[in-house]
Parts: sequence; C-alpha cells; structure tokens
Amino acid sequence: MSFLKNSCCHESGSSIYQRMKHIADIFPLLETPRKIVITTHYKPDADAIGSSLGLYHYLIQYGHQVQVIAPSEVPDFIQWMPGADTVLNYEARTDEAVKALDACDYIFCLDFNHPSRVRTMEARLTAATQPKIIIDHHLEPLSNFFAYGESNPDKSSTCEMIYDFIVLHKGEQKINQEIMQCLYAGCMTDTGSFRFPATTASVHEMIAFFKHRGLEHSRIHEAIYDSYSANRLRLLGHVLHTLDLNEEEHYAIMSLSLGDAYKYEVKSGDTEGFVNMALSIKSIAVAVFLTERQNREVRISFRSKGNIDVSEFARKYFNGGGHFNAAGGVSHDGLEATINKIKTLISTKKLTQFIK
Ligand SMILES: [Mn+2]
Repeated sequence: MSFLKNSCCHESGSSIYQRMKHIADIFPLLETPRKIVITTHYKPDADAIGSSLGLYHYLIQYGHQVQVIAPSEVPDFIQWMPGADTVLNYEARTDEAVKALDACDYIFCLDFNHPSRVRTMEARLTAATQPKIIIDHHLEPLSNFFAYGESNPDKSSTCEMIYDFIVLHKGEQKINQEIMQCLYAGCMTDTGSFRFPATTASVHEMIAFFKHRGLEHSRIHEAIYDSYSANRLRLLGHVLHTLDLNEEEHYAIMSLSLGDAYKYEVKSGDTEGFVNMALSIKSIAVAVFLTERQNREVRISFRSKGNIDVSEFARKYFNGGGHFNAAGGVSHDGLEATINKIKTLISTKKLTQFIK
C-alpha cells in the first residue's frame, strides 16, 4: 500500500489506510506523563493479563496514569498477580471503563490482533479515536487498525514482547519484582512451561535476566498450577472421560457440555490446559477440546504436534485462528454436530493439507 503513503493519517484514527508505525516511534510520546489505557482480549489468560500488568508496572514508573481494562473478568488462577485488583472488568464496570477510554491519550492493545477479539467491548474500542498500539504474537493482525506496534508470530508470548519493548526503551533497570512476576507467568503458560517450539534462546535469556534480578520462579508455578479448586479436578476427571480417540487418524477429541459446565460450576480459566492432555498421547498429533455455550455456540481449541498448522485449519473451517500449533475457533451448530463436522473434515483428509 505504499502508494497511499501521503494520504495516511496516523493520529486521527479515521483513515482505514493507516500504515502501522514501528513500536519505537511511540517512545517520544512516552516522555511526558499521559493517561494510558492498556487492554487485552476477551476471557484473558495469563499472557494477556501478565503482559498488561507488566507494562502497567513499567509505565507508572514514568509518571503515567495507567488503567488496565479487561473486556471480561480476570480468572481466579491469575488473581495473585501484582496489580490484578486494579484491572477494570469492562463487562462488570462498563461506565468506569468507558470513562477511562474516553479520557486516555493512547490505547495499548496487548495479546490480540483484531478488534473483534475484545467481543462486547469492540464497538467502544473501534470508536476510540486515540492512537492504538499493538504488541502481539498472533498471526495475521488487522494492521490498519493500529497506529503503532509490533506483531511477531515467532515470539513465545506477548509477555516476552513486553520485555523486548522495555529493553528497546532502555528501561531494564526499571524491571522490578512486579514486572518480572507478571511477565514470567504469561511466558510460562504460553510456552507450556517452556517446552513449545517458540521457546527460543531469547526466552531463556529473559528468564536468566529475571533470575539475576531475584525472581523466585517456583512460587509462580505454585500460584498457577497448584492453586485450583477441588471442583476443577473433578471437572478434569469428567472431561477426560469424554475422550474420543482415533489413533489411526491421530486425533483426539474431548468436550464439555453446557449442562456439565453448570454441574461442575465451571469458572473462567477452569478448563485452561485441558486440551494439552489429549495431546499427551503418543499416537495423537491433533487434539481438540470443545466447550458448549448458550444458543448452540461451541468454542473450540485445537492443539497439534510438529508440522500441522491448526491455525489455518481453524481459520478456514471455524472462523478462528491463533498460532501454528495452538488455535481456536467457533461453531454455531451445537456440540454434537460440531464434533461430527471435525471428524468428517479429518477423515476426508481436509486436515492433511495443513501439514507444512
Ligand atoms: Mn499470548
């Protein structure tokens, strides 16, 4: 779109022909204290909240007034994060969140690539005329929505990208316990505890830097992985029993119906990581976990091993996307029909075309 260069208009947010400026171009804007909103995706996970609060704890040291807004509630398993109590839940406290959005000078958009990912907050975010800054690692960002930013699908996590941002801003010396705890947690969960392919040398160098500065990493593992309710373990037991295995075709499907979600009193974040358990079977290359919602809506998580691109599969057939080995999608056909659709797609070799 270089021919549109002269007509682009970064500051107004009004042109659809915006070209995203480099993340370092916002540094001059951060020199004077401003009102800044940081927001992230609907149903935020540890990377979403960890990156938001990590950046929050960094920016407040420069005198900025910073408000983190989450489109929906912060799940229990990350409530321990320093600053989690300051996060505004847009769904529960819409008026306050709208006020903060109206009053701010810039909006950081972390761990999402498209305004639709904030769901119920989408209209408000789209209407906001302030410059939006994306820092994200999902594939195919809607880059003309953002005035500035960095989008890199090779990065392990948005938390790692916040660390990179701080380093680029020459602010390493401002990295305190709060920042380290938030960033470590999000990077740890997005990399499956530092095992996924995106766990690069840079990730380990960041962790080494944190260790030198006194991070107690085992306390974060405990806070995330050893702090569940008894009900969540019973729920896991139930979900494991729904395992539908096809070893010949190398896939496994697990699901949670709406009725069972009520029975086990499922809370936000309770099913986090379930899909990976199906992938732990040796013969399985693709794992699918489906969660039934209201009105026949079904949320689908895909995980894969090696060279199978589930992100493209999710995008093509289930209006979704995400990462190469970890993606999500949605269906409106109800639970049974969606499971059958996935099985048919796999058995008619519709998945094998995504082997790279
Ligand atoms: Mn992430």
